[in-house]
Amino acid sequence: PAVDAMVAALPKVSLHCHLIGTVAPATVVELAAKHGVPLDRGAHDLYDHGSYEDLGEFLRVLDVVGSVIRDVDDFHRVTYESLVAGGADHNVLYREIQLSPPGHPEVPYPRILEGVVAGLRDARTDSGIDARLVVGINRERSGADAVELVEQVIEHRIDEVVGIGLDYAEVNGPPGRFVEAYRLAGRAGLGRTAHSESGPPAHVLTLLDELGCSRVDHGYHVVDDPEITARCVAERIPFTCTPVSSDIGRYSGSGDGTHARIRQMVDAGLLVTIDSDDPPMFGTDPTHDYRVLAHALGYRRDQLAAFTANAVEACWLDATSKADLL
Ligand code: ES4
Ligand code: ZN
Repeated sequence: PAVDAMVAALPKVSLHCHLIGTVAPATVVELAAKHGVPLDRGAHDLYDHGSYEDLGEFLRVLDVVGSVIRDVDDFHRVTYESLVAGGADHNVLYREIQLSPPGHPEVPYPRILEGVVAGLRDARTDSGIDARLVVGINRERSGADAVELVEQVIEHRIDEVVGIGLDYAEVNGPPGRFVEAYRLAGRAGLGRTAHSESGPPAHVLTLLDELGCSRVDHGYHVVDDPEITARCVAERIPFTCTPVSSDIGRYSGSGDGTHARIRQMVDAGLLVTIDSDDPPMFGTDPTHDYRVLAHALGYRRDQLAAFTANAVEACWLDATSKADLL
């Protein structure tokens, strides 16, 4: 249909996806074979999206994927594929991709960066897509682990790393645990974001006031509190929403309909962006997430283009580079 062609052609800016979650199943199988890692499933059912029992089961699959990405070449490859086939081929012009070093415990952080930066460079040369990195803290670990990771980010500071994020299960890692790590990042001039998918509106306040976040990943429950919503509207706080992944992940606590919540957020005047989170793991891609909203909420070209404009505003490029994006 015409709407699908329009959605595919629409320029996109992607601020919320996890490198580990973007790896195609065939690539996971190849890397597992390369490193002699046994997998109990094949490429066709590795990501049995729609049937993850709960967030914990999903994150265990994510751990398996992380564990097969082991050397500089692997990071180069998955980054390249994530940006070209997973991004540029969907008219994604720019992506801030979340990289989660705790997901690769055997690989030193500088080696991870070496491969990923090579992937960024080659993807840009071959497809024109520009990208930066957001380093993800695993919130199921301690506050001290988070501080240690931010210290590494600062020690090995490169221009490609523009900020930090907070991922894994919110119930096992309240945001207040990470105040020190976020302060450290803030003093170093890093951008700060964090996931709040299932958590209460109060977590959004913690993100803004204690962690110094300038944006929020998901944040669906903000609309349960009119006062916090009004503040976020006034401050133009961006919310990076992921329609397909959050709809499948009804464990997110937004099971009263992620799409309906996204509509509420848009109607409240919040700065909403649309993303895919872990595209192949949830059977989606950048085009599909826009298409799903077009069909579910009746959004037309002007609203979908507004999501892209919001993402340009929300991204961590300098003003000149932002102006050059679209
Ligand atoms: C994630 Cl909490 C969560 N949900 C989806 N994807 C993820 N990757 C890392 N943490
Ligand atoms: Zn996410």
